[in-house]
Amino acid sequence: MSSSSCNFGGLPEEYTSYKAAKAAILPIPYEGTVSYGGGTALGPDAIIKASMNMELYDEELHRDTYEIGIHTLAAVKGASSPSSMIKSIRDSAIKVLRDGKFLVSLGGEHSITKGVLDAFIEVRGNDFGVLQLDAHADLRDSYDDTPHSHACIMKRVHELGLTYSQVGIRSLSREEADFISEGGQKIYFAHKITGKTDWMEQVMSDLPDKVYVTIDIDVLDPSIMPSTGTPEPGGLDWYTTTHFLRKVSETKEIIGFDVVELAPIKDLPAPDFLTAKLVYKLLGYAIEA
Ligand SMILES: [Mn+2]
Repeated sequence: MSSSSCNFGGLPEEYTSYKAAKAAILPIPYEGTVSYGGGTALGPDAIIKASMNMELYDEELHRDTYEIGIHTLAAVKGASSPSSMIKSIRDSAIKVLRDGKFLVSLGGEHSITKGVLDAFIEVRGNDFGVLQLDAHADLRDSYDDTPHSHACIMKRVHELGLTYSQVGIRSLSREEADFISEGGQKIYFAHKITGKTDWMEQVMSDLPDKVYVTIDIDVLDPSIMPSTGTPEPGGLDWYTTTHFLRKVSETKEIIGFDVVELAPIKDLPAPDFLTAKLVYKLLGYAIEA
């Protein structure tokens, strides 16, 4: 494969030009505030590398999703502090959104979502909701002395005033649980949704018509997704996750998404492939041909 095809999907040039592409992939290899296992900075490269060996025909959608055109952008460079990093992410994302691209951001740690959401609000206003798939509630005010920690991202979303819904949660502090029950937030704990499907319709009714999706890869069960810094038992399986996301795409307009917290394990390629395929699947669901 030539170096010119080193992009998401390993696509030939005719499908990767920025001008023609409907979708743009933004790698954000940032891990400034990781609390336990590191390695999420290597996530975007591992996802892109795995995607280059992925089958591009989607048998579920009967579609060659890549024909929408997928451009892989240069990675957002590291910055001196968490707040300046969020500003750089915001600036990169604003340009892509102003150019009318469907933005897919690849973390990196979950704190990157704040920069991306700042960009969405700047460019298109705040008439959208946020759907979070995650093992963790991420509703702490601050963590390790910074409000920009990955453990606080949904508190930042809360402060942005956006409607949000949390799915697959199975790890949170008492303070976060109290915050949820006091505020009446929409949360779908893993132990309550496992083996059921009725919750999917409820999630749809919680959210406005336009939805931004943020997927912390640790929402998946560690048996299929061990490659993440803070794994939690009892996660979602592949078909529950993809079936749910397809329903979301059929009911809502997905305006963009991110996939974060992949921390690749050397010589264990399956989780990297899973993540690449999840990104590709959701692109296929979200973007009309
Ligand atoms: Mn998480």
